[in-house]
Amino acid sequence: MFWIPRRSFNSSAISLAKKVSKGKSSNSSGEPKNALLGRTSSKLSAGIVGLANVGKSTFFQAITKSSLGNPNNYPFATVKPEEALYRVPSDRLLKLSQIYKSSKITPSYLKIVDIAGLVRNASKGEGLGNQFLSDIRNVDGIFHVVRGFDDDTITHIEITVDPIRDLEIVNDELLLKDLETVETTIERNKKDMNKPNMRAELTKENEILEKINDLLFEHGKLSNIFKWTEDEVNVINKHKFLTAKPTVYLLNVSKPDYESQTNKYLKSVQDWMKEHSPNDKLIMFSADHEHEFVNSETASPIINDMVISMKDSLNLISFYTVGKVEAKEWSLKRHSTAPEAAGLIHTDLQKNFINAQVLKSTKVFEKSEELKDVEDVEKAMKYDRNGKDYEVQDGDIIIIKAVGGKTK
Ligand SMILES: Nc1nc2c(ncn2[C@@H]2O[C@H](COP(=O)(O)OP(=O)(O)OP(=O)(O)O)[C@@H](O)[C@H]2O)c(=O)[nH]1
Ligand SMILES: [Mg+2]
Repeated sequence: MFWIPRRSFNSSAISLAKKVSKGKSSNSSGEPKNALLGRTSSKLSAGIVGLANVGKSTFFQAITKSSLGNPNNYPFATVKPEEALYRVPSDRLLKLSQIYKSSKITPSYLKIVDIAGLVRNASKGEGLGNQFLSDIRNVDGIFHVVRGFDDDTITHIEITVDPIRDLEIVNDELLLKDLETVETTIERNKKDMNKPNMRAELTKENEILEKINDLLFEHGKLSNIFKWTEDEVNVINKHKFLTAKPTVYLLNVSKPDYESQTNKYLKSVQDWMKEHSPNDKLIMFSADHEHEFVNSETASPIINDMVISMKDSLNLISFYTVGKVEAKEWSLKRHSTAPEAAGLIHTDLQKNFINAQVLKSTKVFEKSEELKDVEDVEKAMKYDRNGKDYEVQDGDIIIIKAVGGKTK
């Protein structure tokens, strides 16, 4: 197991963690199998999280090119979460559609959710408190926006600009809420164990919760650098732990800082990330600057980078169904099997799955010159036949064969 050194978090977190009775950590499902955190659905969402009034809604409008979210210079301008879809840009999809001469291109989408701002002690109900935390529960990944611009006209709820302090306030609130969830669930399970036929299941869940408690207490969050079993991932998904959500950190700086790629807080944020979130990505951007493009058709490269980083953090890969009618990109959780990919297209295809015919998109690109004048690219290329254990790879072009006929 890796060790992420963590500064000691505030005393209420420690006492809360100590209150949870310690048990033996165990992978109760027998042989440990490497399972990734997160849901298997391809329809995943990323929530914009951060202290109040740091530029979240400004960023939300910029990324989704919508007028939702109410950016305004006062804390809690956003109350209810707003959501919009972001078309994930894909050169690969575009190139495939050209080679296969597809009439229609259907990209994959990522749902972006603008969430209310948070303040110190949100886990105890301060500010919009629990409402805000339950909105985070429902997203799969987090864009954590932190203020890195000086501007006396823009209110900072902690008065001064200090990104490290702000990062720690937000992360500690998420941690405290998770510790509380562990504690209350363990206690509830103990009571429910007396119900008929519940003992074995709840004992197993409590063992997993004890392990989660220890990890939270030692490392401050749950992440894929720890090895998880499927049972453990199921418990984490069931309780939607906030610190298990993959995070892309966004340092919101002024337009001049963004243009010159310098910012007086950048180095300290990078150092903090190295120590506390070494596997997460940090992107410097300017919400104000990106907002200027809200009415333009094209997405800025930095926004594309953010979404691609988020997809990667969510462990999503892309596979393709391509033909003359349509070229379509699908997002799928890494390590998924061919029948699971088939299930995204249609549940019947998963149920009646026979095999998956697979072609690597790189092979198609290698032969793109030769394929220029080919009428039916699908017939001209050799697809490999794979069974139900085939693990879908990023960039695969797939044809699913199911009982009742071949379907894409
Ligand atoms: N100077 C400057 N101001 C910014 C920047 N980004 C956002 N702001 C301003 O900061 C204020 C707050 O922005 P919002 O986008 O509403 O912030 P928020 O985080 O959504 O706020 P809540 O929903 O209240 O938590 C607005 O007046 C924005 O115009 C920036 O990069 N530079
Ligand atoms: Mg807002």
